[in-house]
Amino acid sequence: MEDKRRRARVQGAWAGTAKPAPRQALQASNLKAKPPPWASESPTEKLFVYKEPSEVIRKAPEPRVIESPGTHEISVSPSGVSRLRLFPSFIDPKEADWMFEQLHREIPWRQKTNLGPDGHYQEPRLTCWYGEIPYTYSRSTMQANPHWHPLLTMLKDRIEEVTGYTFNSLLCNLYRHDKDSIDWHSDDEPALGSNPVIASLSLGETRTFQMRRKPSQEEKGDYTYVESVHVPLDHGTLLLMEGATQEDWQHRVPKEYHDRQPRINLTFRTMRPETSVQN
Ligand SMILES: O=C(O)CCC(=O)C(=O)O
Repeated sequence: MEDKRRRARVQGAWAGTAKPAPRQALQASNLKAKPPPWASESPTEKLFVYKEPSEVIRKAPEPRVIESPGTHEISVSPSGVSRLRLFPSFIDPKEADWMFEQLHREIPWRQKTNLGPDGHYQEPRLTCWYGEIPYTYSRSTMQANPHWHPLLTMLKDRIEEVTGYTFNSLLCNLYRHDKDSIDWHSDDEPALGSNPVIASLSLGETRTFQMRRKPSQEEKGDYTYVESVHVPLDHGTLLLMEGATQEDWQHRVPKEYHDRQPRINLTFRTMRPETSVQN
């Protein structure tokens, strides 16, 4: 009896049913011939294989926001270190209030006419230049003006004392409202010499001082993916730009799209008469 059973099992007839084997074989061969899309032979391998994207997806880096007092290295390159030094409340707010009022009232503000690639345009802010020699930017010259307002001389002395630098010139800027602005540029006119130090004091409304790193040669002048820095400059804040900052970075104060009160910005510089050429 045991021997009979063993034989029956070997023949696949243990359950006593009519030959299921050919039917199963047919189904298996159908599957092999045309597998449904979800039924791969080794699903784990096929469904979870990582494929390199054929195009590299690049994202512009988020701006680095600098608000804390102190020294901030923003880049290092063959030109050197680019460094910002931030002095929030360099002028106490109460003092800054009357200084703003007095400068707003007493500086002989003018609107400058510049020459750009599309012709002449009015700079969207008011300015005033103080210094022994003329200052040219955007192909338009501001004449020498050695008659410093006494408050500006006092501020220059205070900044020189704290920073250890000396300055002989000053560009005053008045942003009357949210639509006043200055576009991307570097303070790199030949008359400022190499690695110029710029001391920038802000009074009045807070505006964002934006910086972007000049692109490497491979980027062929494309600023899309460069590093950027944002510095909110508020009432009484002093910002110092040092080292290779003007060579390796550009800056701007963009227009804003909500109401903005006036802002005065004073940028102290050192002009070098021997390199002062008109451009
Ligand atoms: O208003 C500012 O903070 C910047 C002014 C400036 O970049 C300039 O006058 O060169």
